[in-house]
Amino acid sequence: MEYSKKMMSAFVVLASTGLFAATAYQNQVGFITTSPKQMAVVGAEGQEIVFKTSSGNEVLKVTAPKAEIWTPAGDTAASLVDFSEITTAGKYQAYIGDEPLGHPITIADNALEDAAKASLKFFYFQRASTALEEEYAGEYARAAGHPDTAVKYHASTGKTDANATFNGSKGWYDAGDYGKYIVNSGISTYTLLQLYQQNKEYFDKLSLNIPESKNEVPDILDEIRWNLDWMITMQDDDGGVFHKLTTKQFAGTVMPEKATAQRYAIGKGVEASWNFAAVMTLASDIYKAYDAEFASKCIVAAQKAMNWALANPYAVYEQPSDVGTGSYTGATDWATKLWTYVELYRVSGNKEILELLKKLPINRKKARLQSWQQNYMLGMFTLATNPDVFEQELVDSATVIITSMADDFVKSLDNNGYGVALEKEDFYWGSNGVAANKGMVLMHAYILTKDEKYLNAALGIVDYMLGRNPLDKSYLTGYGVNPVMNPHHRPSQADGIEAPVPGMISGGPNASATDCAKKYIDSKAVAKSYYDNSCSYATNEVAINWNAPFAYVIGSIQAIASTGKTYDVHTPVAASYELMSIPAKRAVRVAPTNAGKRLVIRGQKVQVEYVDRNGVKSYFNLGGKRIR
Ligand code: 9MR
Repeated sequence: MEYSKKMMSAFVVLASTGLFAATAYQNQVGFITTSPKQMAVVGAEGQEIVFKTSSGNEVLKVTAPKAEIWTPAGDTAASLVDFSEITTAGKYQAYIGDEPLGHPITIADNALEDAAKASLKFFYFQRASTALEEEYAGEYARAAGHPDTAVKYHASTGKTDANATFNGSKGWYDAGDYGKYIVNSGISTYTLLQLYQQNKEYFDKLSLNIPESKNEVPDILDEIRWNLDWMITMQDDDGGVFHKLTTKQFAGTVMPEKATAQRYAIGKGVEASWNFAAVMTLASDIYKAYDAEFASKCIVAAQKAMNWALANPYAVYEQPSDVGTGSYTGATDWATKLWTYVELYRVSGNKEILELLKKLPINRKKARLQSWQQNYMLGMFTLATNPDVFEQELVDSATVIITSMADDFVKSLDNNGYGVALEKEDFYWGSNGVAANKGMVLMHAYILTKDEKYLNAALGIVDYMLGRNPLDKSYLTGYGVNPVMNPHHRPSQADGIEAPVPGMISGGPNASATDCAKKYIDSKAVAKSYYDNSCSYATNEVAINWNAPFAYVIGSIQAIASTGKTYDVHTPVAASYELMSIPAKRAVRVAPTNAGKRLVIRGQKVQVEYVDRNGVKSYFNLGGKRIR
C-alpha cells in the first residue's frame, strides 16, 4: 500500500514535469495544405506542443487540450492536438520541450495524391490472366497467372456436362487469394465507378502507369474495364450469373503462375445476378463515351440478369460441400435488387422499373452501412445524386438517409480523443473496410450539403488508416513510417521481396479473429486487435472491397483539393436506353413448401436448417448458435 502510494506520487511528479515521454499518433503520409490537421497525443494534456520547420524555425505553439477516451483505443485518453493553422507546404516536426513528438509531418497541396494513386494501382497488381511488366510493376513484375480460358462448370451451376468449359479470363483477384467473386467485385467496381463519375475532371488526367495509359480512355476506367470484362463472362446463356470463379480449395502460398489447379464457375444465384445487373447498368452509362458497343453489351447483360433473378427468386447461393474458397453467402438480396432498379431507371426512365423500385422501402430504418452483404446505400448514393432523373420525394428520402447516417458518425466524434468516427462495434473482419465505407457515406453527405463537418470527418478516417491509431500503424502498404509489412497476400508472401506489394489496405483490427491473431485480441481496446503477420487472414488480409472505398475517400478528398471543386449533385446521364420487356408473369414470393426447420447433416455435423418464407436458408448448431 505504502509502496504503491509512493510510486503514484513519483508518477505524478514525473508526468507533470514532462519527463514521461508523450506519444503521438498521426497520419504518417501527409496533410493537404488547406485541410484540417490533427494528431492524437497521449500523456501531454495541458503541455505546450511546438511545431518547427525542418530548419528549426518555430511556426506554431499549441497547448494540448483535455485528454479524452476513444473507446476502441482502450482507457488511455488522448488529446486531439490541432495544427491546422500551419498552411505553408513543407516538412515539420512537433516537440514537447526539446523532445521530438510523433513522426515528421509533411504538408503539401497534393499530400495524398501518391497514396490515392497507389490505392488504385493495387487493382492493376491484382489483375488475373496477364503478366505484370516491369515498366508498370517495377520490382513486383511477375508472370501471368490464371489464364482462365478453360474454366469448368461446377455441378452447382446447374450445368451437367462435366467436360464443358468457358472463357472466364481477366478480372481482379479478390484478395490475398486468387478467387474472383461476383458479389465482392460488384461493390468494389461500383465504388470505383462512382469515384470516377463524381471527380471526372481530376481522374480524366490522372495517370496510373498501366499498360493502357497511352490510350484515350482515363486510366481509372481502363483499370475498371479489366474487371468488367471478366464479370460479363460470368453470365450464363439464360441470363443467370455464376456466383464465383475459383478453384475448389484455396491455393498454397505460391505466385499466381504456380497456382494451376482447375478453376470452376461455382453456383448461380440471385445475389450475383442482381449485383451484376446493377454494375453493368452503371457501366453502360459510363463507358458509352468510350466504347458504345461495349456499353450496349452491358445494358443487355444487365437486363438479362434481372429477368433471370425475377424468374428465380429462390435461387440463393449455397456453398457446395466440396468447395472451400470464400463463400460470400447471405447478401441481402432485396437491397441489391433495389440498387439495380435505381441504376436501371436512371439510364432508361422506364416506368415499370420505377414501379418496382417504389415497392421497396426507402427509409432510414432499413439503411445499413454498405458492405459486400448490403448494397442498400449504393442505391441511395445514386438516387440522391440524380435529382434530374428521380422524383423529388425519392431524392429527398435518399438524401435524408445519407445525411442522418453521416450525422450519427459525426456525433461519435464528440469527446473523442482520436477524432475518429469509428465505434467499438466496428472492429470485425475488415474493419478498415468499415472505416472507409463510413468515409464514403460522409463524402456523400458532404457532396449533398457542402457542410465541411462531413468532409473533415471523412478526412479523420483517412488519418486513422494512415497512422492516427493506437498501434501507430499505416494500414496502407508502402506508405508511412510504420506501414503494414506482412499482409496475407499470396504474391507478397511468395515473391521473395521483403516489402509487400504497395498500395494495399490491410483488413485491420478484428476483435473476433480466431486465427493466429487470437493472442492479440484486446476486448478492452478493440482497435489493437491486430497482428501484422501473413498468418492472420482475419486481421491482415487485403481485399478489393476494402481498397475500393479507401481509394474513393482519399481520391475524392485529393480531387476536391486539387481542382478546387466540389462535385455537382446533378450527375450527367450519358445514355438513354430503351429496355426490353420485363416478363409480365414473375415468380411470386410465397412460402416455399420447404419453409421451416429441419435437422440436416453438413460437413459431418448435425445442424438445424432454417428456411424462411423466401426460401433463404440459414444454419444453426444444436446449441442454437448461427453458423456462418
Ligand atoms: O470480407 C469477408 C468477411 O466479411 C467474412 O467474414 C470472411 C469470412 O467468410 O470472408 C471475407 O472475405 C474473404 C473471402 O471469403 C475470400 N477472399 C478473401 C476475403 C477477405 O478476407
